[in-house]
Amino acid sequence: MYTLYGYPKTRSVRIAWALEELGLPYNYHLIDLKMGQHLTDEYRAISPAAKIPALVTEEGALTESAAIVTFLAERHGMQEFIPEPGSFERAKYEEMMLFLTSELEQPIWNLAKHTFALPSEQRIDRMREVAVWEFQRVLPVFSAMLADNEFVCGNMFTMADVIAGHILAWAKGSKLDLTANGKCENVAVYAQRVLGREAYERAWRNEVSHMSK
Ligand SMILES: N[C@@H](CCC(=O)N[C@@H](CS)C(=O)NCC(=O)O)C(=O)O
Repeated sequence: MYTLYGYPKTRSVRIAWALEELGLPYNYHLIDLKMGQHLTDEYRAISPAAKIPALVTEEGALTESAAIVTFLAERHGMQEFIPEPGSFERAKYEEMMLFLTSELEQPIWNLAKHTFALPSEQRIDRMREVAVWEFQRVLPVFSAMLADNEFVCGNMFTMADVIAGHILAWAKGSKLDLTANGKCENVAVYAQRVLGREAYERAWRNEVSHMSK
């Protein structure tokens, strides 16, 4: 059985969400970021960068959330959740995953880093304004890519929607406007659609329940 190393309100919910979509049972191991549990030698043996999430499989540990959800879909959901390797649709899926993690996510991550995630002496106030500006610049690009499709890869829900959905939930939680002043209504509607999935709700509820154990 898989073991997910995670912490509520972090990227580990992406993996929990993917596992829930696939109907796979998993162990959940809470790594308390606030207590510095990710910085131990024991955890670094699983995640050399000391980051969350990590998924331990029978063959070894995996890190990087986009790679993990892709692996899970390929192994357990090939008829659903991911286009076939070698297809044009798969190329578009990979393109979307890279766009999401290298373009759409970065301004939100920068905002978080310069608000609380970096050590206080490394935070730069002006970086928060730059991050908001960058988010407003990239959102219309995502909006155009999404167009009037139901999901980011067309009409099929894929693991790219897990990543996109989490990024948009994170943006909303960071008080960023998902409509870019009404110019990107399709993004807000899409976010509501994917974040309304039961598997997402089960995933974050499960993570939160481990905090009180
Ligand atoms: N690209 C990585 C990013 C992982 C990451 O930065 N995780 C954050 C939590 S969401 C973390 O572990 N932060 C602790 C730290 O940076 O010390 C992924 O998508 O898995």
